[in-house]
Amino acid sequence: MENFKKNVQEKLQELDENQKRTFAWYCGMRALPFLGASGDFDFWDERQRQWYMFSCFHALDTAASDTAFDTAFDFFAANAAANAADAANAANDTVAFAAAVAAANAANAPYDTVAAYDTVAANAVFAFSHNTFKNIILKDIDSIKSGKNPSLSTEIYGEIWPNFLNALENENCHYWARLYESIFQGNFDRNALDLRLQVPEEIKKLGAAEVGHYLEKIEAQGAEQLDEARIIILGDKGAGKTSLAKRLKNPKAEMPKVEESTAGVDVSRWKPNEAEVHVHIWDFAGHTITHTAHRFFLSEHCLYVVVCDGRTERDKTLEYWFDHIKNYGGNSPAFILVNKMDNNRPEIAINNLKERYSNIQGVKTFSIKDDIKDLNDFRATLIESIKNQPSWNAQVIAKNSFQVKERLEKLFDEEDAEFITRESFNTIASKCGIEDTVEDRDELLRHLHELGVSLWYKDMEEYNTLVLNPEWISEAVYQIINWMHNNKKYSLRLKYLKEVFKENASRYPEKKHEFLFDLLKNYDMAYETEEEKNTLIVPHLLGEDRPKTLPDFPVGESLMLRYRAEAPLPPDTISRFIVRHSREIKKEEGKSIVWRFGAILEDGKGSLALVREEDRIISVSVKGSDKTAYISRLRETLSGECPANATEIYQWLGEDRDP
Ligand SMILES: Nc1nc2c(ncn2[C@@H]2O[C@H](COP(=O)(O)OP(=O)(O)OP(=O)(O)O)[C@@H](O)[C@H]2O)c(=O)[nH]1
Ligand SMILES: [Mg+2]
Repeated sequence: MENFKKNVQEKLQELDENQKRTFAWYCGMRALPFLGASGDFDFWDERQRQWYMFSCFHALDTAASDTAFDTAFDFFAANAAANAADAANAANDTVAFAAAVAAANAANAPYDTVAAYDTVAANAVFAFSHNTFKNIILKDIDSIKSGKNPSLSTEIYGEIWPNFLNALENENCHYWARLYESIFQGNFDRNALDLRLQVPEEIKKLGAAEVGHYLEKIEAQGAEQLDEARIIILGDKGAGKTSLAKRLKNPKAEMPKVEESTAGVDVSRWKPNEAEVHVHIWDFAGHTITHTAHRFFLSEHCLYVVVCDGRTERDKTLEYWFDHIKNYGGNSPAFILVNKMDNNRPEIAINNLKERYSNIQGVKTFSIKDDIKDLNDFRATLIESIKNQPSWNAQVIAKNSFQVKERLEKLFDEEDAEFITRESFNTIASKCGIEDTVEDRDELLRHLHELGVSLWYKDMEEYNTLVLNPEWISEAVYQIINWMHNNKKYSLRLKYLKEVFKENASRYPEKKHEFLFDLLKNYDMAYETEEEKNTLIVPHLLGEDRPKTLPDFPVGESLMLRYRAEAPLPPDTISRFIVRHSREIKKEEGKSIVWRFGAILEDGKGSLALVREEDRIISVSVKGSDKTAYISRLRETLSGECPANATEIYQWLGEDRDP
């Protein structure tokens, strides 16, 4: 193999950068069929399989696109494919592993200085494990050099080729099967590639099959541009978030009054003249109690603005907000606006912050009230930033789906309909030419939900409620939390909702209360106790103090596990864990042993666990006859809830075996 690599290296010296990129794509393509060599993709766990498949296909697409010379974009694709490769490796499928690595390398090669191209070639060969393949790859370099496209033939694969196509069909990936058949017949359609790269990120997350269906709809109906973006404004209470939201839309808008503090979130629309994009501005409340619901409303692919009050700002609060963005918004771009009220000049360790949070795009210091010129510059910066996000601008949706979206928006805009029934949706869908099958309509509802256009909760179908205004939900959630907090309650009875929505009963009529009540459960914010039907407990609102006495977990008889996070844990981490395991909460004299930061659990088979959060650590101690099985179950939930930066530390007290 070393000789082969050397050979590749030598030959590659004669290619320019673009040709090398082409070469990397060919290597990835040549290796691709090996992913399905055995006729299935079962080496990937079912839950992640669709995402891993898409990651590999997408990595190859980014490698093929010469327009998307965008590092972040390609790195993301390469990374995802590398994860897919790791997963195949973990399942001991070395052939699939090499094929996935080749895909990852193909996307990554242009940015990797160390012999990346020969590695991608070597992986392709490794997948094939046959020497003729080496010659094919070396010949590819010659063709590319002479300006010809190498021909991809399926013959050399023998059984592997039909196996690959079968594996795709079995995973519901007709689109991809057709695509690769056509590419291997020498037909590469640039326009189709562009469309694939313009699929909204939210849809990509649904995996290969869904992306395929999405694209098939577009092929059949034609594409419409979505042109929507979201700005999310965060920051402490009174920092000036609402002032900014108002003045982005209109620089001369009146400033909010002090008493007009935001209760949950205000969503408004802004159509800047300078861009073809509709911006939804989400102006959140600063009040801490509301942060627990951020998980549902903050997301990736948004533009974040953190506003801080120049008079009181300390780096700690900025860190808090940037950790928050990292947890819920991933690597979304973010700006800091230091609102210079009263001419104060704050000291912010901006370089330190930038080093820690690479998504910070810039810091501006001015007064929202007085510095109109700076405000206008800031607006221009935000518009520019939105225009330049390759993953949001120019996103596409199928024509008929777009019509449905427009009609739903019109219903809300012109008739103030915040929710409708499934039947009304069906009528609209029919008018827009969406096929009359449950699958097609469910799929459209799912896509509209992901895109945040309208919300349909599949497992709450019985309520027959399609929400047209996402703010209707967020408002309700915040109103409930605020009401409970103000009334010092941690449990919520269904009948309390009449009280909660007393002031806006027409917006939240009684017949919708059960839906909203169930939504809190659905969002894992609350759990229902076995004893009392129609009563929810919201762990986040429980008392903060731990019980006076906690059981002992003696060394030698107990197992222990800790998660230590680099940054403060998201405010709802432990609460969500408690909700997931609420059935196991231990009772003493009829009272559940659970508090804001922990709980005692029992598995019903004689094992007992203590789970608690302190500072940045979540610790789990377990004792009893079935402790090993129990701790693994708790671990599974926790590893899903803890942020990616948390490290897991096992302390096997007195035990010398692994779980
Ligand atoms: N003097 C002065 N006052 C300002 C400035 N910016 C905002 N304010 C005032 O500060 C108060 C709080 O501003 P808001 O925009 O409501 O703050 P917020 O961040 O939305 O606050 P919450 O919604 O409670 O989290 C309001 O009375 C604003 O008019 C400024 O630049 N100068
Ligand atoms: Mg506000």
